[in-house]
Amino acid sequence: MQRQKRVLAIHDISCFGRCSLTVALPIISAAGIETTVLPTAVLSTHTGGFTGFTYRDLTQDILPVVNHWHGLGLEFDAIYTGFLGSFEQINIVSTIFDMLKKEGVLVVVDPVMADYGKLYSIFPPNFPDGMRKLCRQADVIVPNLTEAALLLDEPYHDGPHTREEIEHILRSLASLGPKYVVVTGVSYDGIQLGSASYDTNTGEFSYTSETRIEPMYHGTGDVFASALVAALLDGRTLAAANAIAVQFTVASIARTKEAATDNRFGVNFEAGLASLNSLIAEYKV
Ligand code: PXL
Repeated sequence: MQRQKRVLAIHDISCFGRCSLTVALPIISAAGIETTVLPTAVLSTHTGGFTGFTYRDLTQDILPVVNHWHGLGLEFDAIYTGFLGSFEQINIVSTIFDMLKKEGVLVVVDPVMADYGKLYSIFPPNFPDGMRKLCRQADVIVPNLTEAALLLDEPYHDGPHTREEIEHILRSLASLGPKYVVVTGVSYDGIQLGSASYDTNTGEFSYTSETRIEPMYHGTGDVFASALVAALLDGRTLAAANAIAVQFTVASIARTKEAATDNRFGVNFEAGLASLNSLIAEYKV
């Protein structure tokens, strides 16, 4: 049997609403990967569409936790980070990358900060500068199109996009440093919605899409990135991991739509967990 992989997931815990650690931990674990968690904050809910949420900041605990692990000689096959609450947290995560990144460690950054053309209102206008710095240290980045525009300091427009525009975005993001780039929320025709990837090792561009489902559901970016991390660590190519993550996410959205759940409550990814391993196995070459 293959040696069990170990991922470090650095995100907040939004107690209710199915995003960040409450999504990353179950999805990556279901793929048979040991998942170590490093909570950066505890919120009563995520910040999308809820008001009055609580926020317990854990910034001061992050480095002492990592220092303890360092003393124990713990090593990770991947580090996966998403929503971060401040520049200070970005700087701390950057230090953690320096501490833990050795040959063969996959650093995955989902630069969670914006959607639909707008930076989330909780962040200052220069927040993309901090996320750009973190993306430069990453092997894999997973922005949506709004985050991609902010990282590149280029104008954003609603889709549909042309293939040339998307290839330009992917190549420009790769020039920041990551060898794998995935951009989510891509439509070439306004009907199909999916995700485009670029593997700088092979030069391969790929695109996987499904029929768009309205409305938008919160937490889908985290479901997508978590499934992508699981598939990559299980040895799939970037193009295969992208296809797996699209299928897993779209199936979760379809179940949620069927159940007419409040779109702030996240998506029903739980019903897909038992078959995640067989979905990943389908793409084995
Ligand atoms: O889904 C990303 C995310 C994670 N954590 C918190 C958030 C969001 C998105 O809004 O608010 C706290």
